[in-house]
Amino acid sequence: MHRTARAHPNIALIKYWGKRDSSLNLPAVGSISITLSTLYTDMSIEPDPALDEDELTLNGEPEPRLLPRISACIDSVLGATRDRARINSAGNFPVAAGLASSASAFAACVVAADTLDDVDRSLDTLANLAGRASGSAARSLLGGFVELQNQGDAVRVSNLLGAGEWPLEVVVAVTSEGKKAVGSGAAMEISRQTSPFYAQWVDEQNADLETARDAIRARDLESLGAIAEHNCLKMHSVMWTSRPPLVYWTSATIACMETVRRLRADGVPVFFTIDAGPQVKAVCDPAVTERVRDALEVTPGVLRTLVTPLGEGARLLDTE
Ligand code: 2P0
Repeated sequence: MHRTARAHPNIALIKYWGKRDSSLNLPAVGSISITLSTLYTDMSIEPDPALDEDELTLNGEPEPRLLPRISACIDSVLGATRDRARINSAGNFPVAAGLASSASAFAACVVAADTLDDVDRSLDTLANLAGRASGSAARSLLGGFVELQNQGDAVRVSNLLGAGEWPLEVVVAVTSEGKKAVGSGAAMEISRQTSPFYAQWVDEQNADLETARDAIRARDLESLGAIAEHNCLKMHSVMWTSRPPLVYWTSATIACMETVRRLRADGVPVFFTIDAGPQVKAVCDPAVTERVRDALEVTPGVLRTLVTPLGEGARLLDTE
């Protein structure tokens, strides 16, 4: 028997940066994201009582480096005494390059693992299990516009709007295919301990969440863009003022931000957001996607662009 689940990465518009509890991987702040449709991770799990250890392949190739985190995630769902399994993770985008590959991988992992026993787990339970593996993964359980609430000792995810209820599109400007120098988890701890702006970042988050929630419900792209860009730049200010500084941007990242601002000055409804990597994600009305993509493709330093509508939450693909 094997189970395969598909999940998509998500991009936060109101960002998660910082943990209130590292051992449980609980976020210090809530966040709001959009789930993407074109990019995905398919995680398949095949338990086999004859195996002594889990085996992980990534796109068919052995991947021992990621195995401990994936094994721990499956243990957290099924218990440490479960049968070991053959696990394959297959994705259609680069890992660890600021495109939230861990979010889709761990969301798919908990959904696939959940179906391997008879326990009926709630969305909240799955969100906490996914979130323990990777904070942003809890958001990929749902599609469209998703809010993750930080409830102290737990998280909760909810849909603000479905993907079809406000069908925005995202143009990802890829400026580097390499892996990032400092992973998000370690970087967040550095920021918490050293950035003089960290406490203010945490203090202001609820107000930003409320502004974004209202803009999403009103389908107001201008207001959503204003708070999303502000929140993104605040997060990067916390990163830049950490010791050592965490600067994920390149000159191409800044050139893309300028392209988006120029488009907006010309009346194009678009805004940018940037995660812990050098890629720029431009969020826009589908009527202007071609124009946004054309402008980003000729921006100096952009290697390629990806276009994606908003997508669904994590789900089971087969039940063989
Ligand atoms: C986010 N990021 O809200 C923020 C913005 C990156 C920048 O969530 O340590 O891989 O596994 O909980 O989820 C990336 O962090 O971190 C992230 P862990 P995760 O999307």
